[in-house]
Amino acid sequence: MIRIRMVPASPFVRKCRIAAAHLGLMDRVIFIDAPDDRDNALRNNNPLGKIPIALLENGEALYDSRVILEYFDFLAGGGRIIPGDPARRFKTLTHQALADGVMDAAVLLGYETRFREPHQHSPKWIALQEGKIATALDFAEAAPDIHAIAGDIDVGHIALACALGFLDLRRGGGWRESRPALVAFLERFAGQVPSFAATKAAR
Ligand SMILES: N[C@@H](CCC(=O)N[C@@H](CS)C(=O)NCC(=O)O)C(=O)O
Repeated sequence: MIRIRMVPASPFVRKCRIAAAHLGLMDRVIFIDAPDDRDNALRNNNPLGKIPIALLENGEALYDSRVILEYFDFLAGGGRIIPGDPARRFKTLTHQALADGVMDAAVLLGYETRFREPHQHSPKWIALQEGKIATALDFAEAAPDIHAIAGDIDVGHIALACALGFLDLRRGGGWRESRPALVAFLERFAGQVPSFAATKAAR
C-alpha cells in the first residue's frame, strides 16, 4: 500500500486524492491524517515539513504533489492525466504550475494570520499574494486551453479545480464574480469527476 500523509483541507493533498480516485488507484493508496503541526513526526519524511508525502512500500518518500501525480499516472499506465505527446504534456504541466501557484499564494495568505501576530501583518505582502491570485485567475479565465475540458481530465484541470475549491473554502466566492468561464469549468469538472465532491473539506 502507498501511504499518503495528508490534511483534508490541503488543496495539494486534494490533487492527490482526486487523481488516485480518477485513475482507479484507491485500492493501492491509503490516505493518513498528518495534523498541521510543525513538529509532527508524520511530516518527517519530507525535510521541508510539507504534505502531501507519498510513502512507498520500499520506504521511499515522494513529494511534492506534482511528483505524486506523475507517479500515479505512471502506475495507471502513463499518459492518462499527463499527456505523452510533448506539445500537450508541457502545456498541461504549465497549467498545473499556474494553479499550484494560486494555491501557494492562498496558503501563504492563511499562514500570515496563523503564524504571525496581528501587528506583524504586512498589507504590502498580503496585496502581493492577492495580486498573484487575481492575475493568474484572470489569465486562466481568458485562456480556453486552460479552462476547456475538450478530452481527458488532466493534471492542469485537477489542479485548477483544487485551486478554485480552496479559494471557495478559505477566501470566499469573490473570485467567481468576474470569471464566468472558470465558474463553468468548475461545474463541468465537478460533474465529470465525482471525487471532487467526495473530497470537499468541511473547514
Ligand atoms: N509544492 C507543494 C506544496 C505543498 C504545501 O504547501 N503544503 C502545505 C499544506 S497545504 C504544507 O504542508 N505546509 C506546511 C509548511 O509550509 O510548513 C506541493 O505541490 O505538494
